[in-house]
Amino acid sequence: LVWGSMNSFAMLRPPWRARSSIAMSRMSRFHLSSGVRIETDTQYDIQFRAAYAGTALAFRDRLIIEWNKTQQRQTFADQKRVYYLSLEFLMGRALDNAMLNVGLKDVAQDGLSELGFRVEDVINQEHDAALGNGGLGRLAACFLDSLATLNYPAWGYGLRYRYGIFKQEIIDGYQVEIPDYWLDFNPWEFPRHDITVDIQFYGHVIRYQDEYGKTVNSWQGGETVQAVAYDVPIPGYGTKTTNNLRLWSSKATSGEFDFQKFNAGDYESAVADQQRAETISAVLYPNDNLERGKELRLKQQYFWCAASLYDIVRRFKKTRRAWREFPDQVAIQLNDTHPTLAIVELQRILVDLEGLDWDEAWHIVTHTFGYTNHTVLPEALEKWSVPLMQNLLPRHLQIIYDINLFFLQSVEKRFPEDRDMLARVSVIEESHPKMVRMAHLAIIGSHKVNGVAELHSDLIKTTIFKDFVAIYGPDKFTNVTNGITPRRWLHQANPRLSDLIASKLGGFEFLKDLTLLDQLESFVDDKAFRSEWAEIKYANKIRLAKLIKDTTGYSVNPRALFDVQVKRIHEYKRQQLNIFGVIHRYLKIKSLSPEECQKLVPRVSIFGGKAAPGYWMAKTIIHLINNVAAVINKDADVGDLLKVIFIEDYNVSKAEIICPASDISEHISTAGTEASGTSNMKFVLNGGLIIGTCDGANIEITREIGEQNIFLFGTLAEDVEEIRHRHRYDGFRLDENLARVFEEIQKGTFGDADDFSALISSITDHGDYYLVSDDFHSYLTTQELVDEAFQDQDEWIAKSITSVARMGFFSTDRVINEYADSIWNVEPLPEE
Ligand code: H53
Repeated sequence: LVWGSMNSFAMLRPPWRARSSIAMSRMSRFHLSSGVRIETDTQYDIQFRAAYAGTALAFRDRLIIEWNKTQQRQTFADQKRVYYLSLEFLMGRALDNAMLNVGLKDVAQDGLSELGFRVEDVINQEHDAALGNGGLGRLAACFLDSLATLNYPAWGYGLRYRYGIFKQEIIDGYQVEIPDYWLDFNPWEFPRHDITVDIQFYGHVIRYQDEYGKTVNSWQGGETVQAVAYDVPIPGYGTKTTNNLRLWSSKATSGEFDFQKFNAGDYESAVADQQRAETISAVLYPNDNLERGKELRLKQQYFWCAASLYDIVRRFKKTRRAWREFPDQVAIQLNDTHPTLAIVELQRILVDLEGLDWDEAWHIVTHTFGYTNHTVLPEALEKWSVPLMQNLLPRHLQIIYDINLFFLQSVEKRFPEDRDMLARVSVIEESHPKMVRMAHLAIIGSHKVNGVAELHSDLIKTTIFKDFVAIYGPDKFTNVTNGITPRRWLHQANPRLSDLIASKLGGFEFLKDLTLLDQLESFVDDKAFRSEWAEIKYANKIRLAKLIKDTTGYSVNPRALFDVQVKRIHEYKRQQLNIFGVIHRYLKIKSLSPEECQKLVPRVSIFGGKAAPGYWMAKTIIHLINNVAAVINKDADVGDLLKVIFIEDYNVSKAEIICPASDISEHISTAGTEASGTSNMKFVLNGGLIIGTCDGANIEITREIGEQNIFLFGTLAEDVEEIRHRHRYDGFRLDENLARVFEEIQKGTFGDADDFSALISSITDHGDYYLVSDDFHSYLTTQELVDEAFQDQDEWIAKSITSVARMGFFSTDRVINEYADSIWNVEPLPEE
């Protein structure tokens, strides 16, 4: 079947260049950089892309069959479905995943090799689907994989951005953002021009009494934009269930590409209207844990919520059930507050369009939604200006005011003596301008609110949502600790380790039940097993060293300790702590005699991650890392003892190479700031140890794998506020080693000192909000323990194996089952 459908590529003619000739394919592309780079497509490239296209289309055919069957089965079974609303789905590549799930990778491998291709090279042709910023978007992608694998009837709903997260280039040490146009050839999406929804914006509300004396609110005027569905099949592993991810794309409504204007000769303005409509889904906002309150972002949110809800309601209406049964058929999970308008939109549909009483409608709404909070950082909590909302969504603002009124009335009744509470919990913040607090609206409109790791779920209950716990009681608030899918993050990323584990466990069952990994513990003392384990890590480090060489030009020694910190660049994640630690190490090496240096453990400090384009301090950190790398890497006194690498354009595909290659990885956020973190899980599952703070899921990882297998350091969350207070009022004392590092930066050793003065003064003069100085000493001493431990390779490997054996808890399969039981109340629907 597979090779039958590959005739198209036997002709080696890439479909997206169906009209192209060789001459056209030789066309040069201009590329923005310091100079101008000209890339020329070669015949060789074309062949690889054609091989990719043929292979992808062949596997896609298989998927379509199961996808159709799954949708029919779910419609026929007519049971409760889950809808996961997320503005981000950071999917990465699809072909390898499709091969694994369809299960014919070996056939493809043989076939491709007959034609002279290596399957890995073909897989590498695919452009990452990068419709997300970081942890939140990747979590959504892992959830889809587990939902399908566990046979849950589930849909993802998102936006089909034309531009995903930008591509990062490092030029002269600075981050430069390049647009990520990824849709050139995407065999994994199916345009559904038959599924469209008209979405209204702006306009005004007319209120009148109908013939029965009932008040009617009618939202009129404004403009409409069309949402067009694009469907992406999501195959499960070891099951035929293939769920659907529906992404909405914006387009001018058919009436909107104004033929009147067009015919009147106003062609340009007709095209401009069309472009304005298409702008809504044009680009992913590149901020992670940071909200900027831009109107276009609010438009995106409403556009996507309204289209998704229309779709969900339409599907429900086909069952001809009574409205009160809606929450028995539909569970909608809000991935952060981004989709909170869905709560308002459902209330509007039920009251304004379907004529239900307010209370009846509100009962349905509040039994349908669940809200997941992913952050306590104030700058990430969404607020929308009331005037903006009034203009864009006038009827929704009225509904929000009514929801708030009824809510505040009930609070007032229960807490008559606490007048301040009303101001604290109100959906409307009485600022100038007034703001709509989306988290409050999400809590009020949902039946469950969950955090994403134990510490985080406790923190939201005792800090930002404390009043709501008093109002609703503690049961409304729960914890579901995050996870990762072992299919992508073990089997696909680290096939040799997966094979070795399978050889000991008697098969790949562990990929469906990760707790089976615990059987590995009985092999910890097996010498041959240990050396195979070590050999695989070494091979993975060679693979990463090659990526480093190809992308940075630097050669690194794969025998050195690989120390990795890859994640979005953010002050709270403290890449600055890491690079200051690197400078400290550098200074130490420079001060030692050659004999003393002999005793040191050679280290490669590897960084990667994007900064939000407008986050100047994060960009300064990237600049410092690159300047430090430039100095250290060419210092002959240092040689292989220390290398510093910044891997540009960190993304899912690069993570699949980086995670299996770490000896130690860094998860060093200020305690209480990282909600969970999920890359910590990816590294440990691949046999890397971690150095980290007592923050997010690090705490549960420690509980699972044992304190002796992790390097913890730093201030505890419960002490952070007191220390900040001390900095503010009792003065601040800079750690002496850090002072020495700052002196070196200020001397100009790493380039123009002025470039880094704000970074230093954020610590020395502005309160050191992230406690870099307070934690510096324990960070350095813990890094010394890492060096020491690494010298005993036997013991190190034992820790690595034991840790992997105890990671069963962190599969998204466990996570999804918890959501299904405690929040959604949905059952799996396996094939008979
Ligand atoms: O969500 C991850 C967490 C991580 C947290 C992250 C996140 C974003 O990526 C973006 C916005 C936001 O509010 C939170 O920072 O700790 O692991 C998944 O829950």
